[in-house]
Amino acid sequence: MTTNRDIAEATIVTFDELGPVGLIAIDNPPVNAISHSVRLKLVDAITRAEKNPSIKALLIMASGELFSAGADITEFGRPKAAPSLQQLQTRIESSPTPVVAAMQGLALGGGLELAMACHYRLAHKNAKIGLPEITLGIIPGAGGTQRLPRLMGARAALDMILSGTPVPASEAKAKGLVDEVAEGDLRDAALGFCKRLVREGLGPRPTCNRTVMDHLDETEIAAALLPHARALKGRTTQDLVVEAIKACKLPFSEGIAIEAALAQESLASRESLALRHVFFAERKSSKLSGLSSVNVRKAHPPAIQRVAVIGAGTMGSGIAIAFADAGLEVLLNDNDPAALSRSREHVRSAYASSVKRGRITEGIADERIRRIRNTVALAEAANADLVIEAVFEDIELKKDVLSKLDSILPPQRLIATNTSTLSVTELASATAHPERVLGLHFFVPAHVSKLLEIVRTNHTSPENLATAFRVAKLLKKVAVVSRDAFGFIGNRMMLDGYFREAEQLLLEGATPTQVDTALESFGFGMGPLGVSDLGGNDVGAKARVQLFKRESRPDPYFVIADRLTEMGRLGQKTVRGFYRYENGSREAVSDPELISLIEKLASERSIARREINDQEIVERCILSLINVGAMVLDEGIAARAADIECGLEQRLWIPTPPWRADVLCRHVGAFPRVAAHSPLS
Ligand code: T1G
Repeated sequence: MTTNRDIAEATIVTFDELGPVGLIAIDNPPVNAISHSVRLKLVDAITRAEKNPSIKALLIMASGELFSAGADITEFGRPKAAPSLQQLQTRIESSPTPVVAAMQGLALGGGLELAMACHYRLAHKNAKIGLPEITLGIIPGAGGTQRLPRLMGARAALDMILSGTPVPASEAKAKGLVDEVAEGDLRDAALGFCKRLVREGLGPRPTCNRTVMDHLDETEIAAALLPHARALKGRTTQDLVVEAIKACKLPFSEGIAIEAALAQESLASRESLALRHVFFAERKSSKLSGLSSVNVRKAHPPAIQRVAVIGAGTMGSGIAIAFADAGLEVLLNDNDPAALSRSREHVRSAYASSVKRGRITEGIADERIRRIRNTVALAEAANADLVIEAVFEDIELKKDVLSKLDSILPPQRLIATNTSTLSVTELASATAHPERVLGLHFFVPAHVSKLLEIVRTNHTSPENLATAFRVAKLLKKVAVVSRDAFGFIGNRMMLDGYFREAEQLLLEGATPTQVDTALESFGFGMGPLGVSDLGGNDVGAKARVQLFKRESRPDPYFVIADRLTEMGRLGQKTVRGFYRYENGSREAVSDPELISLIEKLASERSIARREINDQEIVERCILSLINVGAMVLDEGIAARAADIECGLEQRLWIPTPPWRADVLCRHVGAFPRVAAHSPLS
């Protein structure tokens, strides 16, 4: 009996003779990964074409929205199956028949490397082309570091591989990576291009025989690395990229051998193991039990064009910007006109800084600002496809807003609350339709932070949960589902685990500088006490007051931060917090007054103080985080460890989560439940 799989396998690569052109089409949904079957069938098709004298040119295309997402990542770590991508490329490059690749949508990683082994390349005008391997902690391993410099120069190739960000077709053409950009139908343009080759008798043009036109010295390399310094802090893949690119000056066969060895090294690195784990964890996190029928990532958000955000404070304004950035019409409501004007200023300055940083043009900024319409009339929210409540974190105020929304919105319309501390179940009880209420917990700054916690109650309907996922996809956020509980996932782990342990270490004898420095050298973007001073110790204190309405925590839970708040030492905004900040600078200076305060708080609690080393600081803060993670999993607040890791990776200001691989490797025995989900267990 012929199964769907047999049919898929049979059509994974097709070959059609179109006059002098042999059309080879890849069809391997969902992303045309260059899997083993694809490679096998491509070699078969090329062999068949070469045996047919009427075929004068070969055209490789792919079906669907994108050309290819690259090598099949699910094959990593498995025994290599021939033909490898490199063998396939050699087959193409040495073919006596000119081979053309035509790319639409996205052409990434091994997919672009395949195209670079072809003799000519076309791209549709909307296509984006790139080598994102560095985002997976690996280097391009199928000739990318050797062929790209031969097509666009070593410096441009280094920039492209270090950024990992795909470039538009027009830029790829300007840089010599593609020969032609198709404005209209790609297939027609590509067939026309092939026929022109035949007519003009243009033959194969192996990229490997080309010469790298520019020279890269150490100054150039340092200049190329600089713009990526922050994003690649704590990473090592970039060093392997540089080594591979340097080899492009050698004869191709030598350079490609060096690349292969470095690619293997990167593939085996813990950094890559962790990043590949996150890649799949992020994709898993959007699949929720009970919603298996709907792969929410694939579904396009049918009806969400207008969003209403209630509350024009910092969070409300940030959420409004996030939706405007995603192309939606936003109604921003607040019953205080002054708050709306402050929000307008906030929105304008946020866009002004994006323009200044060259992220968007002035025109786009104006258009997005125009999409956010302010109103004091809550009733106008009735026309919105989705409403998000983001008023001040007060249970009675929020309940009042939700019950008003409940009365003006159609019963099935989703009402989301951005609460970070309050019970969503209790808020939903203020409506007649609790099934349509859930939490959409954005993190500061809402238009930048990639994490979105979706908080479900026991009443939340699967349809509304699916809609929440679609909203996350629309906003390009990593969605993690949490049950409605104390601090949900992210805050629970940060408060009960990471920050609480940092305070405990202060009480036992460590200094703020020591704690923050130890964790920053371990890989965190900023230490916990610096973060607290940046966000404002009062903000944390207020959140804990709300949180304790559902569950309390025993002393000395955050006793230092609470005392600092009482004393008005709120952090950077009051030039004193855990540190002193002189003359408005952001540089944290140790403050002896704070040490005396901590000593006093410790002696009041008979906490013995002692010397504490950096290793103990790192281990205790990280292990506490993992420990609370195990509890969050045990209590069913998070559905999977992968969800926790997705969330944490977004929250912890770590460019790369070296801690997961390292710590779990060292402590797998101590926390089996979390470790069990680790790729290293
Ligand atoms: N291999 C295998 N599966 C892949 C895949 C890949 N390269 N890319 C995506 N998938 C799966 C994904 O897990 C999900 O599965 C489904 O496809 C849809 O993906 C030799 C070694 C292309 C921008 O780094 O960035 O080439 O969850 O949900 O949001 O040098 O996928 O449905 O079961 O993400 O529309 C380099 C990785 C590989 C690109 C589409 N390539 N992919 O995003 O869909 S390494 C990349 C993406 C390489 C060579 C090296 C995104 C996307 P499931 P999705 P999307």
